[in-house]
Amino acid sequence: MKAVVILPTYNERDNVQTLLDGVRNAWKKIPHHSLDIVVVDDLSPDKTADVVVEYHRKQKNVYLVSGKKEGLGKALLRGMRYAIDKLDADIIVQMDADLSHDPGSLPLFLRAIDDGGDFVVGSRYIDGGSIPNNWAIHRKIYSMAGNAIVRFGLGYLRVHDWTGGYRAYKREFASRIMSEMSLYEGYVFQIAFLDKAIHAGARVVEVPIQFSDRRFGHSKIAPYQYIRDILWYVGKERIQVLLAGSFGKFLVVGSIGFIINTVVLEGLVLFHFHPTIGSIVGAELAIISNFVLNNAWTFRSQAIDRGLRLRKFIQFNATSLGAVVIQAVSIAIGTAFFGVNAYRVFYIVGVAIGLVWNYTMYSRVIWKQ
Ligand SMILES: Nc1nc2c(ncn2[C@@H]2O[C@H](COP(=O)(O)OP(=O)(O)OP(=O)(O)O)[C@@H](O)[C@H]2O)c(=O)[nH]1
Ligand SMILES: [Mg+2]
Repeated sequence: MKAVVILPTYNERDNVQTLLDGVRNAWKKIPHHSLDIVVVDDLSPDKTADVVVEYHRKQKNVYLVSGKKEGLGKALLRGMRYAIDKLDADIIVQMDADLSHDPGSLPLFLRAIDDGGDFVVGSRYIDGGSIPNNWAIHRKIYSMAGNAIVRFGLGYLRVHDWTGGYRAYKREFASRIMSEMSLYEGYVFQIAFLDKAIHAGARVVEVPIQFSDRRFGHSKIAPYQYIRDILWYVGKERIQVLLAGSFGKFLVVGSIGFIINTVVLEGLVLFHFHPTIGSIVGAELAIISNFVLNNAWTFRSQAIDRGLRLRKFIQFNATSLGAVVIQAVSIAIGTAFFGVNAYRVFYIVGVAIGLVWNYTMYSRVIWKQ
């Protein structure tokens, strides 16, 4: 099969030639796959491109794709497009071009593909893999914390290294998810790409890699922006999953309840009832609506048996009262500390905590599996 190795470079003049030699050397152990190499350079001021053009004179299977600098993600996408459209790649390999990734591991990646893997991830955090011993403690913590946020945040524990850039995957998965990737310009691309491949059904295999520090040039990563992007991605994915599941329905049902509550209150006031009466009747009608709709829709698979309904409905009223108490306590505490004008902020805080309370009680108590 045809494999294309993509090397993103930005100011890697002192590394790129050694790396190109290294990849070609390693390929002697992979004779059953043909090799092309694509260097994706973003008009590096250090003229990395010149080195590649010179190299291409002697090695025609080494290509240079230049473009303006739009971040690592965009560069990788450009490389993939070239590999697929121009070079007809069956397998795409990507690695950092700063000599942090040892080309000596390439046979391991290709063997994992031969053995049926769709997406091979180079892992520093599995048996046989490593990070440099001399990394300062803050750097170790930073790298491990980033990975832990993604692993546990996305809930996919089988993959141990999400943030690295040493990978090999079948063309099929790249072409399927590339169109969804243009949102992710920077380093978060690596995380999103793997996540989407998993969702597309790729069989993920990890192989150990020994990561070494770059010897020449400078790191381009901006740590704070990176952590912010990771949190944003993981948070966004979690919220989408939640909304697609019962939590989204719970919110819809709650909103209907809120509308009923408001309309009844305002309607009764219009007919000269006291607002206290209006709010009690409105709240109870909203509670009834919430109970019926949650039972018929949100938690349909755990719908309550006819005989138990009255008891559960009384329980449901009690939990709803719990949310009212939470809201009142939040406002009481908030205004005690920050003055009475702060009540709106603590009303919102109370509603938010009340939502979590309600959802937890509904899913764990009322509609327990
Ligand atoms: N084409 C292109 N390549 C980039 C860009 N940003 C980073 N790279 C390349 O991506 C690879 C990884 O970048 P590094 O700066 O080494 O980031 P890192 O490996 O996470 O950080 P270090 O461990 O400090 O080296 C290197 O080969 C860079 O040259 C970019 O915007 N465009
Ligand atoms: Mg690096």
